[in-house]
Amino acid sequence: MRHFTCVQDLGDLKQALREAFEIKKDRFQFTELGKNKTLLMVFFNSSLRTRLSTQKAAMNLGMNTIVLDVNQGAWKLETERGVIMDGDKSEHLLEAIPVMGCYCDIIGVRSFARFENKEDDYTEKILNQFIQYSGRPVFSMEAATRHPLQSFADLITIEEYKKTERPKVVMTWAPHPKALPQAVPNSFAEWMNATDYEFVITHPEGYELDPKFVGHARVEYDQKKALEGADFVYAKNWAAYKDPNYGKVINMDRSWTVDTEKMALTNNAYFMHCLPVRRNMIVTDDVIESPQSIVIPEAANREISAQTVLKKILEGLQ
Ligand code: AN0
Ligand code: CP
Repeated sequence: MRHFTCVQDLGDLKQALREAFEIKKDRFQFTELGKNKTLLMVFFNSSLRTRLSTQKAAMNLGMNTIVLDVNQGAWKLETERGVIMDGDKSEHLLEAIPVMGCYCDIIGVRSFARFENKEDDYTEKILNQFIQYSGRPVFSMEAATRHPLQSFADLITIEEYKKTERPKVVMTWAPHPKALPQAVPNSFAEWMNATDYEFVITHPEGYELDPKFVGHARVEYDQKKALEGADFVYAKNWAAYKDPNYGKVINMDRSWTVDTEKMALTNNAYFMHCLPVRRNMIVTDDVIESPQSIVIPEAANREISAQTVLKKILEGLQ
């Protein structure tokens, strides 16, 4: 594998899952693979889990890691070509990217949707420039439209906890005060569509996702109806995708918060969220603290998804 930006890049998903479980059994069996190889992690946005789990995954493989927080200590970067750079930006991404490529073997990039221009976001303008100009394999640590390391960890977690071959997985929108990207829900939908699970998406009207990601999922506007018989409840907020409201919070309807009453409609479902989560907006204290909440093992699997991806990229470098 060269680049990793979406589920298709992994190739055979069942095989990738087998590799992930193999790594989970003994995460130090490939320490030679990454020897003298350097991972550069570039963050345009904040992170707790991605930063720590990806770095840990790289260390498990014997790699060295460098972390660059673009907004803390690096030169301010211009991203538009053709701009007369007489403002506050000292460097252009078109020089910065190939320079970054000089110091490493693999680059991870976190660059959220900016919600300024839908086309720039949905063509993955920033991530694709790294692919085009760095000369290195590039993987997404959450880009504008997808968060594949998260979705891979989510899939590993569902495989570990599922009690039936074909569980019912419900992704529900939940309220949040700020405009959040569609990357996590898009990506989760893309990965769920690559399995044979029963997959339902529920959200208020106006929060429809890009049909390309919804795929063959059932969309149900009645949250309670959607949750009936669910084996997994995957909560997430996202801002509107549809024009003219792209990137906007169109409501903060707290009746969509996942609470004990909603969970009682399910088949004793497990509760999942990628974190960070705002308690009593997305989910109540009671639900996230309940024995059915698997948000911590889900986060723990981020190390496994990252290590599986890095291993596959390292194998491609040989
Ligand atoms: C981000 C998002 O919703 O995409 C990161 C989640 C992993 N969340 C926030 O910005 C709060
Ligand atoms: N879930 C996730 O990617 O978390 P961070 O934003 O903290 O990395």
